[in-house]
Amino acid sequence: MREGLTRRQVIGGLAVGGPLAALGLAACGGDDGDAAAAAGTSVARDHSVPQEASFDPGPPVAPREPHTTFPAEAPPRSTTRRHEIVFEVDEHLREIAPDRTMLAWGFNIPGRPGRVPSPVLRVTEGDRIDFTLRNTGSLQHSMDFHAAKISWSRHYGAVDPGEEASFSWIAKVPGVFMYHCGVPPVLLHVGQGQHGMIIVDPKDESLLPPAREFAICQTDLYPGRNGEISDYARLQKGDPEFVVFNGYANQYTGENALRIEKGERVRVFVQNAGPSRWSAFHVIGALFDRVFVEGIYRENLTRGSQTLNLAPSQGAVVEFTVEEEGSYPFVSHDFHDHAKGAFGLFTTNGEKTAASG
Ligand SMILES: [Cu+2]
Repeated sequence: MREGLTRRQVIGGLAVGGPLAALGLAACGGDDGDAAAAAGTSVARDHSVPQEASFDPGPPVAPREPHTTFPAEAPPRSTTRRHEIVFEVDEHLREIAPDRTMLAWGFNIPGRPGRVPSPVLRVTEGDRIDFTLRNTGSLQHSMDFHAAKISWSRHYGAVDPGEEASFSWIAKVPGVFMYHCGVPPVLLHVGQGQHGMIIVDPKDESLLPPAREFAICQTDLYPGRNGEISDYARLQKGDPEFVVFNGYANQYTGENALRIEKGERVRVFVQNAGPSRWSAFHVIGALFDRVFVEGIYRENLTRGSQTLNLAPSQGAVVEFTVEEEGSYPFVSHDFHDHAKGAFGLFTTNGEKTAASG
């Protein structure tokens, strides 16, 4: 095991043609508009849905294991002050919607099946994290913790296949943060699923009183043909085929709706992992009583909020209480994305509600 990285290709220094060429992908050159801009001319950009949007993805490819609902319950507060975290790179076929699969690159805990998003980590302000990335994949990968205040050049470099790297850091700032692979093109590595959420609880437990807690991560997905990696051309255009919560389109509907109770405090750790779309998280029929965007500080508290605006990478804590029995859809209020799968339900009584909302 290496402490830090002694051999790396620093982010930004890896030629796109390397791993992408090995995967049969085109290098990411500019489009006609970019070329025209460079030449000082103007070309109208085509914002219509490209032909590929309706292409036949081919017959379904069965994933390694059938899709099971991604647990939306947040892990409990940590009880230890030192966390040894080991991630392996996991390349697996994942189901992202009915009969729709893509090859994912994820991080997983050794011995556990790989999932996307990667595991939700939860620590407390002041805790020490001893982290190891074991690259069991076939390409270079890396780790970037947004919750850490450490040197990018010393710790976040690429790890070669078959190697591992370790570094330690202290979680000094409470909040909801992203972690992700940073190997170029980051657009592809994050788009492939190499991201996750780390919750850093404040030391002062009174800031987050008891509640039913969920962790929900929004991502935009650009699958290629069934069983293949992302469509890089669509990634470059920012034109996702699906926008999902916790990895699967319209996942928390029907019998998988998330159960809550009338009158109880509900807390949702929300993250927008992107890689490119903004998130407008909204719960229909509820107002957020308390909102902490990014770091958790008393002065950062908002009361009475309808929609949470998260740029790619941002996280937040929202809390609400429902006053009537029933179901309460949660959506991205960017309805372009809602229509692509960013939809789910909280329910007090298991009402069956159509996924269309
Ligand atoms: Cu990666």
